[in-house]
Amino acid sequence: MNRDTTSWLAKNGETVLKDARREIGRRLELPARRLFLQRSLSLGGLALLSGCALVDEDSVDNALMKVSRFNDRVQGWLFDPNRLAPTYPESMITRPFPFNAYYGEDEVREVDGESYRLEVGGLVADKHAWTLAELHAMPQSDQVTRHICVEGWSAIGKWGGVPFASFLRRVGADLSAKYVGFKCADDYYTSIDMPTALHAQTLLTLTYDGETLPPRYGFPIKLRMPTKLGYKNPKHIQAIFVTNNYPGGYWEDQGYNWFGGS
Ligand SMILES: Nc1nc2c(c(=O)[nH]1)N[C@H]1C(S)=C(S)[C@@H](COP(=O)(O)O)O[C@H]1N2
Ligand SMILES: [Mo]
Repeated sequence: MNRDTTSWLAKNGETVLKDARREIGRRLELPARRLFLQRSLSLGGLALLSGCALVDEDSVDNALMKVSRFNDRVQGWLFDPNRLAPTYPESMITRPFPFNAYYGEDEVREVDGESYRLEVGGLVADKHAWTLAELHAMPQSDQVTRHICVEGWSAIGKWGGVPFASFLRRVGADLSAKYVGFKCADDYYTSIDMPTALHAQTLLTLTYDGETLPPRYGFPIKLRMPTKLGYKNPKHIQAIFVTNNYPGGYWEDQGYNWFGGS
């Protein structure tokens, strides 16, 4: 660190550190990690982890973003592809199940199921676009799991559809690729790691609680992953692509942790 930085830190260090801890808590969401980071992170540690000189607000921001990407890698290593998220009896389903999106419920996208085609692209052998009938013709399964939103609520719901691993195999996806990306009809987008895409409980869902997925919960298709936080579960999926180039996401690009799960 140069002398300017050192004197700037001497003056502002405590405030920056406090802000940084609060910001990391806000951005990294998961309580276990929040605790770990709040107990162990010092400004020097943040500088070391990120390789950034913490000279102003922008560089602190930048450093935090790098720590978050570092966390993605660690979480990727820690992810156990064989561990299942808890499932629940149907009697525990939350009614009514909450709605959430980056807009209000009065602005929910209405997708026309008749003309709908699911686009498939990137590192896959078969790029044909799917009708809903074709998706319904694949073997289906369902699950009752807990959805956890970082805004501070969780709810139990029942989703049914095509196991995503079967879908990826069916389209001849390169299963050694790093990412699966999603583009949605409401311009939302997100992406996930391949091990989670192949996880036994990751479902390309067509139904909610035994009925056709209603518009508010993402008609015609929502990817449901009980191993990931709410914002990683895209609704109204329009296109799916397999890639080795980091695709980011709507909230992820604004600082939410990319791995976003366990
Ligand atoms: N297309 C799309 N998918 C989305 C979102 C969104 O705004 N648009 N919001 C995410 C967030 S933050 C949450 S908590 C869940 C909410 O899903 P629900 O409305 O079925 O409860 O959808 C996720 N998927
Ligand atoms: Mo969410």
